[in-house]
Amino acid sequence: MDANSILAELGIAKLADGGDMDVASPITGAVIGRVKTHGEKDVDAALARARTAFAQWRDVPAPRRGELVRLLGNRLREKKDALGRLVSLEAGKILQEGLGEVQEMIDICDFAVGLSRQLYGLTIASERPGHRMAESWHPVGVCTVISAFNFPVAVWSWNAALALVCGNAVVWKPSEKTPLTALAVDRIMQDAIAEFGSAPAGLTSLIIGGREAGAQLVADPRSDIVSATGSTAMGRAVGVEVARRFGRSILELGGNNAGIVSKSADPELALRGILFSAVGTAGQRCTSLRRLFVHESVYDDTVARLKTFYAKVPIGNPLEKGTLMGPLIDAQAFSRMQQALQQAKDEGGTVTGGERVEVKGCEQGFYVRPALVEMPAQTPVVLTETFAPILYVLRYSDFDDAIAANNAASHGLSSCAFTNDLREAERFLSAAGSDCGIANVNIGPSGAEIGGAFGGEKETGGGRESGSDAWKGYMRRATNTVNYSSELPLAQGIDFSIG
Ligand code: UN1
Repeated sequence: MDANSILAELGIAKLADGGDMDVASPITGAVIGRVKTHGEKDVDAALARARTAFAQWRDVPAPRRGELVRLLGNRLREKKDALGRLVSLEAGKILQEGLGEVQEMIDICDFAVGLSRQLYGLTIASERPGHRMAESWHPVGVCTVISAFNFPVAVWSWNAALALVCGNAVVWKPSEKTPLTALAVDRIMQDAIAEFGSAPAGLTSLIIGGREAGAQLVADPRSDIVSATGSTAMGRAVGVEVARRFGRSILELGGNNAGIVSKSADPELALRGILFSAVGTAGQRCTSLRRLFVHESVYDDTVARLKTFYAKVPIGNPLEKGTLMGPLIDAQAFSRMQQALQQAKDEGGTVTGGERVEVKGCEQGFYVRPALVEMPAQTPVVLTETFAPILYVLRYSDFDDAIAANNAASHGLSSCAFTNDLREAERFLSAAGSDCGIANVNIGPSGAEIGGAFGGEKETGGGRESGSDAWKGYMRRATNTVNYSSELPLAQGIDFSIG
């Protein structure tokens, strides 16, 4: 299937043509669409419509709101193949991962439909006779979603599916690198809304644009919740701006994720886990494995096995069967990778791989061999997140030192330990263990399921999306006390009687 037939199948052929912004595929560098960008007035109108829609949507019973998300999930099932291909085409990830991303959308829709009947609050024992205390959860308003190129559709769905069942309206600004997949998802959403029949106009909308559009959305107090995925620099700006107006932000920023390979690790399993997390998605997941601490007794063997695989990992057109690694997103990503590798050498590292690879028919794409870099210590480059397939490998002798090394990064998204030693595994997961939002044993740091809360600590931003009770981030809590007695006892036994 070529680009045009995918766009036609997704019903966006017209929208992907005749606009003012070119969209290039990282696979070949060729322009695959020209989309229309939105300006200040469009952003203003989207927020105004979303506020009006919210005022109606909050009154729709949550299980009925779930019905809309169920229809969205059904349509995603129908379009999974075409949308998965478009994700590959526009973001450059291999087809398996493009399809996997759409599957994540379907999964979160299922999760949200169930959730629409489970937005539970607590009942709380009152200290006063004839009183009842309880918590109610209410929608907040407009949830503005800002997403990155590397998960161009799933991130929207983690936020939107929850935000919608929770009773909010949703405005989405995707990365300017991936507007086509966003247009396709918006089209699917609008079709689901049409089928649903009674959703208010403007309940979900899409803003295509760059930095200015994002800044406008973030600064506007009508964006009650801002859920932003991207770099720490972006998150710092967003977080401060939203805090300035006491808005709510859900930040999912970078990760400098580490893994530990202990002396008791299953070598085969560890190798497979490391490869998927370090090489998969060409190292462009925020959960990608970037630092590896290997016990000195298994270091040489582990590094030798990794080097063998790194030399033969199938790099190529991500739409072709058998490819495991597609291109980097663009020239800038390539030059950042090369700069990091140079810095690593300057800081005493030994680099294997990392060079540009020519792929027949895709000469304009930025394909690279993944880089394995043996480092003497956690130098500044190791402690910097570079969004590229670079794996820094270091030796350790004491497990607690490896945990400390894991925690030395300024980010705190994901982490893992490969070990068959129960004491090590539990220590890694304990309060004295990994300080990340995700801590795994015997699987890599990437590829999380939607059922868990997704996000991390420190410079990762602290937000949580997706499963568990992340839905609470999209609702406001009201504590209600009802007095059904004929007395008015005061809390804390205060006597306030007159005369
Ligand atoms: C991201 O890279 O922004 O756990 C998200 C994972 C995916 C999500 C990655 N489920 O790797």
